[in-house]
Parts: sequence; structure tokens; C-alpha cells
Amino acid sequence: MIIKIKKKSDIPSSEITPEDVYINRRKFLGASAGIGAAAFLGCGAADTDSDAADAESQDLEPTSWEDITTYNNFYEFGASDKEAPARRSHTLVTKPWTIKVDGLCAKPADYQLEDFIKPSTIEDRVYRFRCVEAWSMVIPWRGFPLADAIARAEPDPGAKYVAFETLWDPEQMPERRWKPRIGWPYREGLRLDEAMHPLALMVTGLHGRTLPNQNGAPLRLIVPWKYGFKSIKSIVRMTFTEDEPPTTWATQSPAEYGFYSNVNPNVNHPRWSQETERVVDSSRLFNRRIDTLFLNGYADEVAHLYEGMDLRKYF
Ligand SMILES: Nc1nc2c(c(=O)[nH]1)N[C@H]1C(S)=C(S)[C@@H](COP(=O)(O)O)O[C@H]1N2
Ligand SMILES: [Mo]
Repeated sequence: MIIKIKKKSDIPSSEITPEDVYINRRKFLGASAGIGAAAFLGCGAADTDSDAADAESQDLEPTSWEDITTYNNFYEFGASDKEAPARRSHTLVTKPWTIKVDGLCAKPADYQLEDFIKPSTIEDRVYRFRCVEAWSMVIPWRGFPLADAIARAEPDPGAKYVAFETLWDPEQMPERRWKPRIGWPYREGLRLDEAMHPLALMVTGLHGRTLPNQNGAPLRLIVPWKYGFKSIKSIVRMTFTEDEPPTTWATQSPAEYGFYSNVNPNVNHPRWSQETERVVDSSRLFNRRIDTLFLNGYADEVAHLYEGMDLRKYF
């Protein structure tokens, strides 16, 4: 299963142990993700598509803290080396941190991070995470529903999308070789109904600990049914718009990345297959691949958002 939820009210105020995070009361949003807990013994499997495990045998062992925090995409800290963000992101200053909420809403405001987060709404949730580069992890995030932050802003009836921006400060963010066509900052966006879905999470931590800089401190988005690049890091701005907002990757390479970017094994990337994914696990000698699931396994929860849409066109 993909969605294990623990409310802040269930979390003892003392430090959370790994047991608390994993072996907690399980609550399933929607019921039927249908993924058993059976371990998949993939050790020794060759790195080929034919060795992919089917959905039923995909285990849910969370990826280690070590792997989640040293294998990152955070282009502001290095555009190709997955280990660069862990090495270089210590220069990011996350205190104080301001988030601007603006655009088509009744309650635009500049928030200090502490005021943006309501501690009583913080939960731990274990989600699948699928990068467009066909690797995946299972990540125990800590955060609160994006829907809460949206409701508080009271979007106008004319607001159809919400756009997000990452901090851009070249003093703190050393990457200068790669400049996106759209320019910095990194930008993302969601249709408002997608953003209001209870699975969409504003994240402040992982593995029961404060979010490290390389994972998007102090506040990042997680949209578990979409490719990882939608999950924008180190957010400083949230803007309600009438029109679909321009986003970094869809502007960079429109033939390869769309606005929706829903995980979809039936729609390949022009340069590679999206049918399977490599499970990131540095403790294994050999890579293991598993089948990629439609909407990353969250179809029962979110497929209704795309009813009647041609997902080959709106990829
Ligand atoms: N600001 C910003 N957000 C970003 C990125 C980035 O380069 N800059 N990379 C995206 C991509 S491609 C992925 S896969 C995820 C990686 O998140 P993780 O490093 O926490 O696994 O962050 C996404 N959010
Ligand atoms: Mo990604």
C-alpha cells in the first residue's frame, strides 16, 4: 500500500522512532490500491524490463534516509550529479522563510513559515515517488494537505490553477551552467481541483525528521500520482491564476514534458519507456525494476480528475 497516514495527534511529542512511522495505524484513502505487503525478492535480478515485478508483489519498504537524502534532483544545486544537492545545499538559508500567497484570491498574504504551517494538521504519510527518469522510491513524508493552505486563501471563482515558485538566489544556489529556457525560479503548477485533492501534500519533513535542504527545505510540494518534477521544492510563492501557468519542464522541452505529467506506463517519454522503474536502493548489488502503475498506483483515488481527457494528448 501506498498511503499510510498518521495524524500529528497520534504522534507522541517525544522524538518519533522509525517504528512509530512505519508500524502505525493504517488508514487507506479509498480502499483498493491492492498492493500486498509481500516482500519481493528481487536480489540478483538483471536490470531488464522483463524482470519487473507485477503490482501485486511490489513491497512497500520505505527507501532509506541515506538514499532519499543523497540521490536528489535539485537543479539549483547541480544539474546532472544526483549527489550534488546533498553536498552543496548547505548554503540554502531556510530561516527566516517567507511564502507569498497572491493572485486570484480573497486573502492574499505574506506568511512567515511558522504561520503558514498549522502544527495540528501535520501527518506522516508513506507515498510512492516516481521520477520521470524511471526510478522510484517509497518515501515517508511529513506534512499537511495542500488543500488547507488553498482554502485559507479563499480562491476566487475565476481561479482555475495554482502556480508555485521556488526561491531563486544565485548567492545561495550555485548552479549557473544550466539556465532553464523559462529562466529561474523553478516553476510548477496544478489545476485547482488537482491541488485540492487530499493526497496533495505540503511537506516539511521525511522519515519523521525535519526536511533536509537537498529535499526542498523548508517547504515543498508532493503530488504522488505525478512525475517527481511536479513536486516543487523550497517554495516561496503560491499564485492563483485563471490560465494554465507556464512550468519549468514543460517550457524547457514541450515535446517531452507536459503540464499534467501524470505517471502513466502507457505513454512513453519520447526517449525512453515509462513501463517500468528502477527501485533506488543502494544496499543492493543489483538494480531491481518493477512495473510502473497507472497514476503511480493512486488511480482509485485520482483517476476521476481526468475523466474524459485524452491522457496521450494531455500528458
Ligand atoms: N526547485 C526544484 N524543485 C524540484 C526539482 C528541481 O530541480 N528544483 N527537481 C524535481 C525532480 S525532477 C524530482 S524527481 C524531485 C526530487 O525530489 P527529491 O530530491 O526529494 O527526491 O524534485 C522535484 N522538484
Ligand atoms: Mo524527476
